[in-house]
Amino acid sequence: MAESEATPEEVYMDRRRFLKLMGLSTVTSALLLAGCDETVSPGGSRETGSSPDGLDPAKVTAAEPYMETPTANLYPARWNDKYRLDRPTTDEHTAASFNNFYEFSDEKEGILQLMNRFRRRPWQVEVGGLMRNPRVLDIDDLVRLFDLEERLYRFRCVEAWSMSVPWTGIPMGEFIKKMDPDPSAKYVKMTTFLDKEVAPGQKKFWYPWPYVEALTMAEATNELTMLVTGIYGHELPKQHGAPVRLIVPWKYGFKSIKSIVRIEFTAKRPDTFWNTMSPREYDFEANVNPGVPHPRWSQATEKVLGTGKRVKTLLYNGYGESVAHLYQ
Ligand SMILES: Nc1nc2c(c(=O)[nH]1)N[C@H]1C(S)=C(S)[C@@H](COP(=O)(O)O)O[C@H]1N2
Ligand SMILES: [Mo]
Repeated sequence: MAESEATPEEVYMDRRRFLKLMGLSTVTSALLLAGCDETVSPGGSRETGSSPDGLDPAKVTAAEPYMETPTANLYPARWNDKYRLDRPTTDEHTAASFNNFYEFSDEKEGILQLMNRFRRRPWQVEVGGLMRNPRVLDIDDLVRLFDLEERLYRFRCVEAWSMSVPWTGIPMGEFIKKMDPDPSAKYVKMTTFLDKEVAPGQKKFWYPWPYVEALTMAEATNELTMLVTGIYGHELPKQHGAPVRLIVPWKYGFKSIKSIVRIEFTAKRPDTFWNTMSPREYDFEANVNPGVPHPRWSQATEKVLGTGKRVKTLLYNGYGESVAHLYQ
């Protein structure tokens, strides 16, 4: 099938099939397409023992050390074809080299290159607040508690750019159900790691570190909300918020907090990072809305990454059918 007649998801799935045919895993393709992820110290020590398929660990050089983790074999996960796109999937390299991650830089390019000291393992997620059994979950145990699935979503940053990518993860509603919060919980608060030796941006005292985001319980348990551990059929590379981040596709990108270490159920609305910085510009709800301009720019259209084109922004980023009822 010519690419021009294929639907966006078919183009992406075709690439995956092609890679399988070539005997390349998508992890290897990530390495080829997105550049290296993990860094290897001069002594050659790595954070995990395994290597990309087919590569002798001893021969993995600093230029190609995309290290697998104990749950890397779960990717690619089952594609949930309920979630389809109205536009082409963003090229992987494009998405992986244009990121917002203020812990590392206020710039969008070259984030990965600033993440040499960041490690995806060991990683724990503390779950607490209003619940009977608070716990600390090792990331690989957390992942194994659920069935990972892959979904294609549009993603709209408040800065008026957008992309469309396949995320892999766990529906947040399933996670919350298993954690069994008290009925008194009204919000879910999520917190990013804090370590200024690893993340130089956290030395900038004018930001309210650590990065915090929150959703109402109804938003967090909406079918669209995901705890994401993978992208493009493999584990999240560092710059996308490894090893676990949130994705809320009907809200501006800043709600989709990266590299989460704590999830808490609260009764009061938590203070969040960008809302604390500038409440006038970044409201707590942050639903994508072409009719409400940012004080400094319009939100009517968006630049589609990798295409040079602008398209009209959709109310709720096109997900109104699933979420509009939450705001009636
Ligand atoms: N911890 C943390 N999470 C974050 C951010 C950040 O700076 N720090 N940036 C947010 C913003 S503004 C966007 S647009 C998305 C970008 O995600 P991506 O780099 O995977 O495209 O991450 C969001 N999550
Ligand atoms: Mo953003």
